[in-house]
Amino acid sequence: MPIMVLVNNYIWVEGSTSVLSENALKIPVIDLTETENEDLLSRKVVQAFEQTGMIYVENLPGLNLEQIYECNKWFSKQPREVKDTVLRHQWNNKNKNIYRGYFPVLQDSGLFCEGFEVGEDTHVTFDSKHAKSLFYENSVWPAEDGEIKFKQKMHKFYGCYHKIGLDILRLCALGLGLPETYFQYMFCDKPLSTLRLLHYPQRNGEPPKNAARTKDGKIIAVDDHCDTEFLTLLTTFGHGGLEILDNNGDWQPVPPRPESLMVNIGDTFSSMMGGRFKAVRHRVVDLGIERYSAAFFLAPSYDVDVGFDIMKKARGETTNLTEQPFGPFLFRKMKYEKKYPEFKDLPDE
Ligand SMILES: O=C(O)CCC(=O)C(=O)O
Ligand SMILES: [Fe+2]
Repeated sequence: MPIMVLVNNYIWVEGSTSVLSENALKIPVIDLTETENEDLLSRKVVQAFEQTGMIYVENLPGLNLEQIYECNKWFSKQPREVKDTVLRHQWNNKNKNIYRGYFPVLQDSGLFCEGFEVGEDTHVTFDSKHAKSLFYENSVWPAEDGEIKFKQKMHKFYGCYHKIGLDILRLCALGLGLPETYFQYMFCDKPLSTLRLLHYPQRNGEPPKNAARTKDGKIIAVDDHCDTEFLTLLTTFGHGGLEILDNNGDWQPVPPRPESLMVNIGDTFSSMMGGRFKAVRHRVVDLGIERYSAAFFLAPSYDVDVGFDIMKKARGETTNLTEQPFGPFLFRKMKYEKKYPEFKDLPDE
């Protein structure tokens, strides 16, 4: 049984391989309020996305990680009857929500956690040929018991995450020698970003015989993957278990950093950068304890073209790629290429 230690209000698992020196991976810490030397800061961001594909970000305007943790714990302890009201249609055919909402632990799927996902929620009515796309489905919300203002907080955090994501993209643009507002147009009109709360229950008894394992025998809770969207902003509330594949092909634990987000590049951004920015492969290993995390996947709007090479276009060169709206790109990746267990049964659009 690992020993739990409380450090700065975060639970760290003593002796866990995930609490290593930050330098082992050379993940730089970016302070979003360090505005006096943005030149240096933006170059640091670009270099990290080229080399490791990950940064820590601290001083997060408006984002209270403790409160997100509270939301996550509140949702995960709701009785199954409450969770059933927001369960996706595929597991509860009384519900209409196909894309947003709750997914349960899917035994033997390579994803040993339950999750709750929301979108921007401002798409109630709008005039677009994509208004009926499942990506623009409204979020669904559980009944509240008065303990915390769950829906209100989730909306607030969604907005903060979005702003932080755009701030990081502003630094990327500066570091790449592009106008600082270069990326903003992609996200200003009904972005498809998702805020996801994950809860990994402690496994009781013998682990499943066919569970995927690391070379040294640890059980995998989330299989090796890259994120699909533009940027991922992740917090694990101090829990270890996240590992990334380094440039030598070795899996390295990513130590959680108090009061900070871990930010990595998704496939969309990586492909638009011609691979220069690395969509880092990552996985979660089961350390034998209950675990929580929250991920915000910053994603462009449905119609935004993601089928070109940003740097080539900026240099006025032809990019050879064909126009590719983000919505269908995301759908194809999730359902057909990656076959994510929680999305593989999405109906075709
Ligand atoms: O729970 C984590 O630490 C990571 C989860 C993850 O990689 C994902 O949701 O894409
Ligand atoms: Fe991921």
